[in-house]
Amino acid sequence: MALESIHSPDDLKKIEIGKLPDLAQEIRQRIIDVVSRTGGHLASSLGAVELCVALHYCLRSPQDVIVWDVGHQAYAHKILTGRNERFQTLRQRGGISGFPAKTESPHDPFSTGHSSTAVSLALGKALARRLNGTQEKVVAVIGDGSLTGGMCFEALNHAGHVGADMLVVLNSNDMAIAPSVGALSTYLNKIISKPIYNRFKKARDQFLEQRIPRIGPRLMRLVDRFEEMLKGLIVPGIFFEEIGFQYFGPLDGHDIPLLVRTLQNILSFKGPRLLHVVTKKGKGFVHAEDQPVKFHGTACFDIVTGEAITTGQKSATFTDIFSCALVGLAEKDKRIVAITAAMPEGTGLDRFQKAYPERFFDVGIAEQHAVGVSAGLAHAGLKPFVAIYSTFLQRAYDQIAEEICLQNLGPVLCLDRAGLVGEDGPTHHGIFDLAYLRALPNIAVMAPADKEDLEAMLRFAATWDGPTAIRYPRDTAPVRPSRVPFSDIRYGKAEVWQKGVDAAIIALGSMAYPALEAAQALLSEKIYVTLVNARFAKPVDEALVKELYQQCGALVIVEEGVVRGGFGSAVLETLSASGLLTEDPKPVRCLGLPNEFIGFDKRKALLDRYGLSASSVADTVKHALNRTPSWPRSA
Ligand SMILES: Cc1ncc(C[n+]2csc(CCOP(=O)(O)OP(=O)(O)O)c2C)c(N)n1
Repeated sequence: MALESIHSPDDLKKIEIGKLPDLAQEIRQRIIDVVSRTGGHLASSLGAVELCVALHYCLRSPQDVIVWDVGHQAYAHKILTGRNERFQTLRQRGGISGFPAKTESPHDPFSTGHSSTAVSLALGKALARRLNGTQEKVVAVIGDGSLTGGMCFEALNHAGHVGADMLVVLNSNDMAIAPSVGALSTYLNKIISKPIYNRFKKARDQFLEQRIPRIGPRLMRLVDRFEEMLKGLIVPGIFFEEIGFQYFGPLDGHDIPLLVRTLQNILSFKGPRLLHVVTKKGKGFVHAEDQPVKFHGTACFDIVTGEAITTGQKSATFTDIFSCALVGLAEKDKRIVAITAAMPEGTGLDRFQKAYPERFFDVGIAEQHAVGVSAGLAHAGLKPFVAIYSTFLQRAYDQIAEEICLQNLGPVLCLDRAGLVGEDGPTHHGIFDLAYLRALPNIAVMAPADKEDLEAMLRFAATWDGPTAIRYPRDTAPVRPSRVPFSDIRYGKAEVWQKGVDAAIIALGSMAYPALEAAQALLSEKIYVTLVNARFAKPVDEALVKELYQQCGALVIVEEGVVRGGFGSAVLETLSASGLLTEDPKPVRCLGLPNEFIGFDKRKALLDRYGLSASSVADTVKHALNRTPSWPRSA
């Protein structure tokens, strides 16, 4: 019951060290109970419980700064920093965010969700402290998966160079979402598994535990010389030592008394320090320990069986369709290779990995590199399909521009989770890609309305020489009804699903079926609309857009992305350039998302709230035609 008495890290400090493991158990249980009902990032958070407790025990947050990389492992941090009472509202509208959120608590210095940023953020705070003359301690906590991101290396390089006074805690569990990949991961494993390293480190850690000053400076100098001699032979963490960090560890990251004693010592030192702790992903919940990939980010589940609680029958998602279709294409086309940035399961490329392991590349959490390496592969005559969530592809913008578009090479960028993702919130919504990709020369940007479209777009992209991007949502893929005829993909051409002269609706990707529903509802009110499945956000089907504008009384464009710079803007640019807007002014409405970071809630609720529903499309058409909206607005 100790947990109930903890409302801030100050309360934690009133507990005896010996009682902290029991508290950690309570926290763990609380996380399991809540996440089983709300869904969330379970395995990573369970693995970091003891580390959270020890850090808050030794630091004075919020004066001292703790930056959690990604932030998906920080549930215990939330519970210990005054958010336990509301923790059951995790990821629910108006509740506790699934990631650190600046607006939620002074203990979350930054809102985060993308990986490999913590060392840079913490280094910035450490450099500012020097200039501001303040005394706070600065700690970055980063996992071995996130360590593979380029930004983290850049920050370590800088921190070592300037001798920044900061602690990096490296939480090693040999997993990103999937097993960690790369030479660095092999290196960390070597450190952890070589017994001679551990024996030597144990001796050194004992020195630390007994508080070095008491050993006496002469003995300490001897230890230093001894250590220096052995560097490169048996000292673990030589990589970190050579770039300017003092390396400590590896330590058992679940042993709270050991963590507390070690942290108390290390925090009293100066300069760049790295503490390497080893944890088990999913620790303390057997299902998550056994299946850490499944429980990395989980839906609601049954605590006893670990089985997901699903409502109704599960239809195929866009990810499923992509996953199967690409394997099918690759069977016939040996040039096809697939690239993921540490997300084989999330992107559906795990199926490709099993089918064609030699043509599959997991590059680690390194989106920039994923795009860069795809350009090299394409240059050599291969056809890379690079599957990355829309939000994470933001990081590789320069590589798309310079390495792909400028060279006019043909990798296919497959942007999963494009649009509103739901409970993961602002860091994860993929709502900017249309605006950022559309600005680049040479690239074709497509968005499928349904299963048939996605399959056809993948076939088209496989044979297209230039750069292409296909963006699809985190949703089930509609199957095309027989009354909507299918035509194959032609470069830059939209598909007309229905004809009428009162107004035209041009819908992109995920908005095509809500628009179809709207068109049917309007029909029952004798409003006849032309409905277009745009397919291409770039290039715009200019001939069709101009024709529709001339033939219909109003134009409504709808997309699941920010309006500013998005597909609607592209249509407006086309009309403006043609002179039609001034020659024959008519109502044109762009439906999409506002220029803001959108919070977390269920995807469907967010779509309704932001006017991306059938009712809202129908209302917008009527409004444009000066008719009274009749469809009751959803709340
Ligand atoms: C730029 C970016 N790419 C991908 C992700 C998706 N992602 C979230 S957590 C994670 C794995 C992180 O692994 P690690 O840092 O080792 O933490 P662990 O979950 O193992 O504790 C990934 C790939 C992300 N958040 N940001």
